[in-house]
Amino acid sequence: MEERLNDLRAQFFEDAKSVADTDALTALRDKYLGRKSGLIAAEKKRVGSLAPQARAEFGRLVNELGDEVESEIARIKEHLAEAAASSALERERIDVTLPGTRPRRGHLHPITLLRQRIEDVFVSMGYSVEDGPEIETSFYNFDALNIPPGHPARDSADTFYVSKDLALRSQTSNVQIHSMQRRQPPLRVIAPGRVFRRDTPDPTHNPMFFQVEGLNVDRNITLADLKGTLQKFVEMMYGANLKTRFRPSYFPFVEPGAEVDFSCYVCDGTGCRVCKGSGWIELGGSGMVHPNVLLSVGIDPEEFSGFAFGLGIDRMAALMYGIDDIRLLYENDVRFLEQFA
Ligand code: FA5
Repeated sequence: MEERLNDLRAQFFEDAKSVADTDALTALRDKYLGRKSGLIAAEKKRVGSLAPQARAEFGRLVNELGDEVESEIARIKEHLAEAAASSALERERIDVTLPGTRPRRGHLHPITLLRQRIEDVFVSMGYSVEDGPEIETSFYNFDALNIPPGHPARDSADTFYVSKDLALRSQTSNVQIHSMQRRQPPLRVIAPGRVFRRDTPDPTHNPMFFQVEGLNVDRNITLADLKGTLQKFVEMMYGANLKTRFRPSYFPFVEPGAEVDFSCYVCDGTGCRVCKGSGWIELGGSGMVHPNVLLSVGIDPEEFSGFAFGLGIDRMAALMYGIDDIRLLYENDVRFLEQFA
């Protein structure tokens, strides 16, 4: 009889060795201590079938075995709980001596970088930097700029209208009017900012791009001042040996008007891929402020004269950084933008 119980004990300790988690422990407990079908319960049931003199002794041994199994299961339970706690500790351990991961630092957009350079150049020539509204009334967008009703520049095919009288500005020239209304001449301002046109995107066009407007109004301002200023600007931006040229052109708010080009800084005017073989690169529009524009803000054109210009910053950026498609500037692809850090 005792041998049966010893075998059962040995079997139990053998089974207990392979218990690795609480599910296996529950199964072990059910196998040995289960009330109905547990192996120890089965032994207890046998007590009644034994000879009366053997019953007490066998009963005591079965109970002892039951207690032993119970306390071993309790010990395993405690051991599993300790192991779980220490493995959680290990998992969550923080090594404070490891080097940290640095947050990625951002940087300014290439258009902003170029805009700041342009501002620095003009500030060094005595210009102040002004801002103007991007949504503008017809007065500032057109009327005061000598663009009469019916002029093609007012066409909704070119301009984004917000309402009948409000539109997104299609050029920074609106700031000329605000500046002259705010202050009397002498006046020297530049106004960089965003402009909007219904242009189909292509490598040199975007429906939203940046311009910088320049305005200089004083007594005796002449075309020579305009040429000298833009020549100096080109030298400071691109190099001292460059030349500028002025081609007659028409803008309603200047008379005379001119497109300004500068000699290609890559090939020095001999013709290359950057200047498309012509030796010249287009900078923007310019001219002497039209008397009607001065009159629209109450400045006497007999006493004062001025020059103005408007340059496209996106195309300047394309040339300066060797970007062959200005649409890349607004795609926000970090791999592209990272190059200008
Ligand atoms: C003007 O916008 C005039 N306001 C410039 C001016 C100011 C003339 C003051 C006289 C006096 P224009 O439409 O040519 O001019 O535009 C000027 C520059 O903006 C162009 O040389 C070009 O560099 C840039 N530009 C024009 N359209 C786009 C476009 N869709 N995408 C990117 N750049 C453009």
